[in-house]
Amino acid sequence: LFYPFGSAAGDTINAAVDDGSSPVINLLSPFLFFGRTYWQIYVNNNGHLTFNQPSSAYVPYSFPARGSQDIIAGLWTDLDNRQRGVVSYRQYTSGNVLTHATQDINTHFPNLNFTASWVFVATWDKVAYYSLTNTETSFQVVLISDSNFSFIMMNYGEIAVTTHRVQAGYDTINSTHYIVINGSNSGSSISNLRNSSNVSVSGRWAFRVDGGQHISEGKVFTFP
Ligand SMILES: *[C@@H]1O[C@H](CO)[C@@H](O)[C@H](O)[C@H]1NC(C)=O
Ligand SMILES: *[C@@H]1O[C@H](CO)[C@@H](O)[C@H](O)[C@H]1NC(C)=O
Ligand SMILES: *[C@@H]1O[C@H](CO)[C@@H](O)[C@H](O)[C@H]1NC(C)=O
Ligand SMILES: *[C@@H]1O[C@H](CO)[C@@H](O)[C@H](O)[C@H]1NC(C)=O
Ligand SMILES: *[C@@H]1O[C@H](CO)[C@@H](O)[C@H](O)[C@H]1NC(C)=O
Ligand SMILES: *[C@@H]1O[C@H](CO)[C@@H](O)[C@H](O)[C@H]1NC(C)=O
Ligand SMILES: [Ca+2]
Repeated sequence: LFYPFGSAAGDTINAAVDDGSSPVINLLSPFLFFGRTYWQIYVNNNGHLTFNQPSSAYVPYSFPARGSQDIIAGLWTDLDNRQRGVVSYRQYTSGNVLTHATQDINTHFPNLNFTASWVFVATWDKVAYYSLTNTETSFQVVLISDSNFSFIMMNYGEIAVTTHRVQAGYDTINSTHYIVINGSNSGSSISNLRNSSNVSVSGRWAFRVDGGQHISEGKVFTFP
């Protein structure tokens, strides 16, 4: 289920800092997110991705928040990689990972004849919850693009139960678009994430997130 990750896959590894983040990651290809084009991203240790600035937020707000940021939450909660677990990421513009992503997207979203040109994989591997150093939670957020279409995929492994607040899905500026993954906002039932899906693959949730519109050289292109 998981895409390659960790030092064996050549990932860059986040510092083991509670509530920390990656430095700014410059994207090798633009990522279209509901009409906004991003050239940078941050991988935040508390289980989410943000675009304009890093985020140390460890208590999730509920989606839709009608807030001022775009956010992608693999599992937004109070994770702590100081004692246990690795948060890492890598982007690809060639190789097997693109082939794999192309196959997955064409399976999950038939009729688009999609060919991935860029894949970004962020992985939280066996990370503990804050103050519960013997817990282990593993999940991945994969961003996939051909520069016109864009997708996000969440892959869930073993997810420990928790009493911390939790939230998985995405939310946009002003919540014009948002998704809460079923059952992801209850810490006592999130272990079921690995058994549920919206694409008939247990543990995987996939969403198309370009918004169907691409602006290039002042022209607006609309896609099905
Ligand atoms: C799908 O895309 C490939 C390459 O982009 C192209 O060669 C092929 O003709 C396309 N197939 C369909 C059914 O549109
Ligand atoms: C993106 O869309 C534009 C406008 O329709 C088209 O010219 C271009 O070939 C598309 N790019 C890809 C990678 O499909
Ligand atoms: C969000 O809503 C505020 C208040 O209505 C508005 O001023 C702002 O332009 C909106 N932002 C976007 C990106 O739509
Ligand atoms: C969830 O999936 C795991 C791994 O596939 C399996 O071991 C477990 O029994 C499943 N739990 C339920 C409630 O289906
Ligand atoms: C999510 O939950 C709702 C309500 O319980 C249900 O109708 C829907 O089918 C579920 N969706 C998926 C993809 O499991
Ligand atoms: C994934 O799930 C959400 C809601 O649960 C749904 O709106 C969306 O269309 C689903 N994607 C696919 C490919 O079915
Ligand atoms: Ca934390």
